[in-house]
Amino acid sequence: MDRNPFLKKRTAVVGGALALAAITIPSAAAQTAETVGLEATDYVGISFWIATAMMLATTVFFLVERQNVAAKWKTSMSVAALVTGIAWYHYTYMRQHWVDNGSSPIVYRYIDWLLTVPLQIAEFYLILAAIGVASVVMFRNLMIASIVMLVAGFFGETGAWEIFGDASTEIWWAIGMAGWIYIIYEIFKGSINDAAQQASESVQFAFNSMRWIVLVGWAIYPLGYMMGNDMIPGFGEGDMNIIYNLADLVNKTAFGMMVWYAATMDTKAAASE
Ligand SMILES: *C/C=C(C)/C=C/C=C(C)/C=C/C1=C(C)CCCC1(C)C
Repeated sequence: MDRNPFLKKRTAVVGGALALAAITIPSAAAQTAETVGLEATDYVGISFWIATAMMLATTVFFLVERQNVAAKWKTSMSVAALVTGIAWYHYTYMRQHWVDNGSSPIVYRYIDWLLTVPLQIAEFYLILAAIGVASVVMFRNLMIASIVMLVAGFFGETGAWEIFGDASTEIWWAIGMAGWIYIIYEIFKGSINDAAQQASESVQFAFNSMRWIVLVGWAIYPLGYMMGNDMIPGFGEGDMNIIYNLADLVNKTAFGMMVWYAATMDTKAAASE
């Protein structure tokens, strides 16, 4: 038997956090030097800056907090940290792209979404597995729907594949909407809802907050797309980027916070039993 497995684990986690800090601090310093060009009135640039810092902070927070929750929540906490960690990495580039060019970092943005959205679907699966209703078929369908949604958005925003001629922006948007609506239907429909009623209070909390994030938090994205792609008069690329940055904060940071809150609640409840 291990003489002190707890101490060992704690050392590993703290070591990981330190390694992350060691990678981060020099590159953050280098970026500060490059971005002296951020102007006081560049609100879009400022929103990129805030999002970058928040993504890094929450990543470290989730990794450190992971050691304080019950074993069954640890994977969920890791996934939450992966989502914000991948986003932090891309934000350092997106921020720079905006400050240097004043244009949308569309490609970085979509690469980030293509990695982080499936991870969030995996997070959903983990919670559904906890209430015993996760099925591989459903997981696969949600995955496919999310990829259809994102690939359609990419073609619509970049104009990389204008098969619908002049209406390409709108039709790709509509295809993206169909993917999202399918996801909403899957996670709100009856059988899952019934099963969720049987789950513990904390699992129900995690499940419900995730559903509302997908319904309300995700709705911000198609709105941003419309603003930045001439579908709503009077708005432009800058507005779209502020909206996307805000949406990422809600959907990645707050999403992880919900998981952390549920995990902490559940761990405390189990300890007092
Ligand atoms: C962390 C990043 C997340 C959660 C990104 C989510 C992105 C969406 C929900 C995007 C949705 C879109 C539509 C529903 C239609 C138009 C195209 C998109 C891709 C902007």
